[in-house]
Amino acid sequence: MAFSPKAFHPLMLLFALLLVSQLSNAQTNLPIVPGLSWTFYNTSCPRVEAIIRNRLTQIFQNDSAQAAGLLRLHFHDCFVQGCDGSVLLDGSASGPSEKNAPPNLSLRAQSFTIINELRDLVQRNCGRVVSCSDIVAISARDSVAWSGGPDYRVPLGRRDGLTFATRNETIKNLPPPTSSAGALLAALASNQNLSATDLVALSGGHTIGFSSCFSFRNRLFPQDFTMNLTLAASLRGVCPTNTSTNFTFLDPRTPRRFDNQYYINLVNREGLFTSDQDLFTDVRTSNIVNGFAANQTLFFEEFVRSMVKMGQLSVLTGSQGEIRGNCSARNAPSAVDLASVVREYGSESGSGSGSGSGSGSSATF
Ligand SMILES: *[C@@H]1O[C@H](CO)[C@@H](O)[C@H](O)[C@H]1NC(C)=O
Ligand SMILES: *[C@@H]1O[C@H](CO)[C@@H](O)[C@H](O)[C@H]1NC(C)=O
Ligand SMILES: *[C@@H]1O[C@H](CO)[C@@H](O)[C@H](O)[C@H]1NC(C)=O
Ligand SMILES: *[C@@H]1O[C@H](CO)[C@@H](O)[C@H](O)[C@H]1NC(C)=O
Ligand SMILES: *[C@@H]1O[C@H](CO)[C@@H](O)[C@H](O)[C@H]1NC(C)=O
Ligand SMILES: *[C@@H]1O[C@H](CO)[C@@H](O)[C@H](O)[C@H]1NC(C)=O
Ligand SMILES: *[C@@H]1O[C@H](CO)[C@@H](O)[C@H](O)[C@H]1NC(C)=O
Ligand SMILES: *[C@@H]1O[C@H](CO)[C@@H](O)[C@H](O)[C@H]1NC(C)=O
Ligand SMILES: *[C@@H]1O[C@H](CO)[C@@H](O)[C@H](O)[C@H]1NC(C)=O
Ligand SMILES: CC(=O)N[C@H]1CO[C@H](CO)[C@@H](O)[C@@H]1O
Repeated sequence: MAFSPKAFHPLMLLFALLLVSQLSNAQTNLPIVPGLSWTFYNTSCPRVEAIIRNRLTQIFQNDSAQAAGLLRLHFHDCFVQGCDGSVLLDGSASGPSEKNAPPNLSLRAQSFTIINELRDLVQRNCGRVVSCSDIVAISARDSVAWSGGPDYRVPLGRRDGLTFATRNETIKNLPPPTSSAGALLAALASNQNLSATDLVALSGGHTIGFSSCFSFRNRLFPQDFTMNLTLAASLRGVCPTNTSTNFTFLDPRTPRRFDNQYYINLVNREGLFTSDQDLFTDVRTSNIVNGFAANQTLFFEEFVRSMVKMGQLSVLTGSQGEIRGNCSARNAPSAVDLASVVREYGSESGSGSGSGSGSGSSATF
């Protein structure tokens, strides 16, 4: 039922459309928050999803690694201050400022460029009506579908935020990959109201993408014996010392394919991060891991449910926020709200934000 990585050539498109409509029926029972809608742009920008998918297909065919980057961008956007596109703003702590500097690599520089390019294509077709946060949500869905995962409808109508989170707020909401399952469960429950099933399903995003040694060196130096020793030996080849900055795939068995292999790896003690492997150790999550390892259809269903839920965290709707003309910067202030802008800029300079000082610490999601 999954797409092959070449799924978007013309013959497959019909199949893709059929699959979307099937899934969208199964999705109609998913709750959506007031202000969002399954058909939000049907009149104002009916081709928005086709424009984005066509361009992303070209981008992924050239470089499939961009898919994992765009999926992570949506996670980072939603976990910090809600899905409001704040991660895209220049100066955001998990945003572009230190985006490509190992060992703190968190998000890919190109992800931000791609979102701005998509925004430009969409605006040329429809004017400034589609938010950057919706473009991020659609791009994450297309990344999953293109990699062979489930295709699904995304509720739309998010508005872009006017401010980004403080550095501390960002760090608090993006638990590091060294976190235990217990710490993740507590953080997601209290900060995002997400359940154990959501945690395990969303962690399945680690079926694609790669990571710096920095994010799992705690399992090699010293050796973590919950890791299969054959895998440990191979990882020591990639990361020979505690300060190595090489990269490796999160799911070494099917690194570019969105499937349930991630969970099979956990059952086989081949998870990469502490925050991955501990999902199989902790009794509150181990049965969920077992279920997804045994049944990919079940994983896909839960993943879609959790993505749709996460994708609506603290969204701005209606007349809140704005539709940015440039995803990296808030719109130039109109005379009316100049006073509040001055206040914000004043407090920002006090907290020492600005390009170059953002954190970019690595995160589980
Ligand atoms: C809205 O647009 C979507 C995507 O193009 C389409 O699947 C859906 O049928 C449309 N819905 C309505 C009510 O027009
Ligand atoms: C293809 O991907 C490579 C590697 O990311 C990049 O350097 C190059 O600019 C891309 N080419 C096009 C046409 O997008
Ligand atoms: C951010 O967190 C650090 C460490 O917990 C703390 O020392 C600092 O005061 C916090 N900064 C702000 C602005 O809250
Ligand atoms: C948290 O999630 C539960 C179950 O999904 C829901 O009933 C509840 O209203 C949510 N609480 C908040 C504060 O969003
Ligand atoms: C590796 O580096 C981490 C972080 O600096 C440190 O906590 C750990 O003790 C180091 N391990 C060894 C064996 O040097
Ligand atoms: C570790 O993985 C290797 C290779 O997949 C396998 O042959 C071996 O049996 C595993 N070891 C344990 C203790 O499960
Ligand atoms: C990077 O990995 C290669 C093997 O894949 C290894 O030979 C090299 O020493 C590593 N480099 C660093 C800086 O750890
Ligand atoms: C796998 O999960 C799906 C979706 O919940 C379910 O319909 C199906 O019966 C399950 N398959 C098996 C073999 O348990
Ligand atoms: C978008 O905003 C960023 C940050 O202010 C700026 O560097 C960039 O030049 C802007 N892009 C365009 C096309 O105006
Ligand atoms: C914000 C953050 O996590 N910075 C870290 C980047 O990496 C260096 C070197 O490992 C650490 O010292 C910083 O704390």
